[in-house]
Amino acid sequence: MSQIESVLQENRVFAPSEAFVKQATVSGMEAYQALCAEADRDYAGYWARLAKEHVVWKEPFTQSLDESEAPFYKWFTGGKLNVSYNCLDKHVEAGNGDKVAIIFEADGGEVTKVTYKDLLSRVAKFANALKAQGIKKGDRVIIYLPMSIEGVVAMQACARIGATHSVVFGGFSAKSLEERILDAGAVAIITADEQARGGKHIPLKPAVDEALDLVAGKSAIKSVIVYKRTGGACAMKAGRDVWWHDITDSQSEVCEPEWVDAEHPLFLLYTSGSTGKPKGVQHSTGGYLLHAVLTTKWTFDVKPNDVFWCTADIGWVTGHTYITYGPLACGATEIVFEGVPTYPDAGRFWKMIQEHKVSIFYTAPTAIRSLIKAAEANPAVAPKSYDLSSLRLLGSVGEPINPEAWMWYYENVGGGRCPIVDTFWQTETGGHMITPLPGVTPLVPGSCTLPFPGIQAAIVDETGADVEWGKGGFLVVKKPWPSMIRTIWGDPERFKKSYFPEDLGGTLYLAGDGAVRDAKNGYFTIMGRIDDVLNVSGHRMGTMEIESALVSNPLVAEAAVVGRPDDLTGEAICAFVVLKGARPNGDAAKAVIKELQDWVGKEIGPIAKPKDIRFGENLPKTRSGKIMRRLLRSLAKGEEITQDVSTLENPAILDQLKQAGS
Ligand code: 6R9
Repeated sequence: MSQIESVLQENRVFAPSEAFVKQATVSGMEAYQALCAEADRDYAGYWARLAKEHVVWKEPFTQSLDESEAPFYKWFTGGKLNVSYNCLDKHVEAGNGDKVAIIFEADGGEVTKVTYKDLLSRVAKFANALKAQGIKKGDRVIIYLPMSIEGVVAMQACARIGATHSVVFGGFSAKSLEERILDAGAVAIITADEQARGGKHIPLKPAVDEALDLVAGKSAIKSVIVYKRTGGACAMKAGRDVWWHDITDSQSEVCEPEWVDAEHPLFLLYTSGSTGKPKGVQHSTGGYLLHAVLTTKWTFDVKPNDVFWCTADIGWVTGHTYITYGPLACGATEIVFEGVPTYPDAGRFWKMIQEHKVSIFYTAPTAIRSLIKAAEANPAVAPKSYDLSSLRLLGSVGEPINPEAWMWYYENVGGGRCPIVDTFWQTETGGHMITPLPGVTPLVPGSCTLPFPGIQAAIVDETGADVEWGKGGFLVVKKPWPSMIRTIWGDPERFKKSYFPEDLGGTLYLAGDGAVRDAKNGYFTIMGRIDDVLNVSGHRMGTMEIESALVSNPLVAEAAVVGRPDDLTGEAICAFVVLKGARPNGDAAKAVIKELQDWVGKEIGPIAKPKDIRFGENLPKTRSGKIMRRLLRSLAKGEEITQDVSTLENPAILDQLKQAGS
């Protein structure tokens, strides 16, 4: 709450400099308002105009927006295109083949540069290799790779042949992989022997082997393609596993793109919701690409001479839109980095910005907060020890950025001259939804400011009615937009229920976040999730997923998971656990905590490990048997319980659960 209050009291305003405004793609508030007015006047016509101007179509579309099966909206009906053509061939054909597309910096600091011509040739060869493996248009392919040029190549190659990729973050476990392989009905997995992180080699392929053992007899997987990243030990199963280089090196550099319908599913990306089962968010080809391009041009103001760096992993949506697709579709030069921000030391980001002359830098508040701490402890790794004068624009994504971190980023990294675009969006939205435009919007630390032109964001109450500025409510989007989620893979009912709930009238897209608009200027401030989803270091985690993982441990009878504020990670995971045996104390408790943390790490992935685990003989429940999560949240925060606990079946349990680490 203190953060929201401090944003509400925030009165520092940073208007864009005249120099920035002058050169910006969208320049000045009048230009922004004109775009918004155009969308208001003729919504479908506005997006159709942009889709014609910013995307190359093999066959033109005949209808902009088809609402006949709402909320299953269709965009750009009749149009045919290929995303990889738009990201690669287009630039080579225009004579820009020798421009550097990707500057890759490995964990150990080795740098590899790939031009657009090289990248096209690598993508075409790998696309031919995929086809030779029998993978075809419409097949689902799981990508489980570390940050690498190959990761981008694999995604682009799938797009080239019309296969739908589903990238699984390399930090997810075999169990998470298993779930996604089955749900997506995938036919192939692209992975690597090991990944390199912070100077260590971490095996990746064994998780694939384990997942495939778990799905034996149930999955459609025919091949596993393994990129040799480190050359470490890697068991290969004959008849199933093949090396990337073995199937690719002799392929032709020419691969005709598969021209697909605008609505063809480009990718599925699994994300957490409020039940235990992750949702396969399905994205389209045409509408998704349009928004990736537009936001890269308008929010990031990307120009031919820029060096763009988004620090996300390709396992998250940010890596999809702002590494694999947006910057390449705009013909930019971009950085891809492997490793962690703190190795070889916490100056890595600043050193990379200095060395590669990065001009646009996009990262997450959690990274900023940890680098502030590191800089305070050791001035040698502080931004001021590096030459960051190449920077002209900064961005933030993934969670609310607290005004203190915003100011530090603005002054220490941006030297007080770079606008910060605090971009609010989600896996489901495909690209930025509410964000400043750097040559337009006066910035207020902690606010994502105003909707992207054409996006009809609003705040409503529990009946779907607009609330007045200054009052909090549910963040919604009133009209469909081109890059929106099309459905939840295999579960259209859940799609409707989760995003277009009847309580709100059934036509508003419910983002799942609470928000408030400033009473004076209408700026949006995001107040966090309204559902059982936590945001830990910018990663979305469902409390139910973690609870399911905990109760699958033989020691555990029952578990409830809540979030509590954390200075570094935004939110921290706090689990209340009832064991089947006696409630442990002291060292015995510590040992069980460690065992359960490791268990969750193995079930879901290390990012899901609860930071706190408390044991009780029971959980606080109402007489109807509902766990009182509100109370657990107060306990997790260490707050005094002021709520009415008279409806609790077992009030005495609160004293037990108050004891942290017990
Ligand atoms: C892109 C991405 C989405 C959730 C979203 C919200 C939070 C993202 C934010 C932000 C405040 C921002 N979120 N950006 N909150 N300000 N600029 O992060 O997608 O992983 O699906 O998470 O993240 O809570 O609902 P995803």
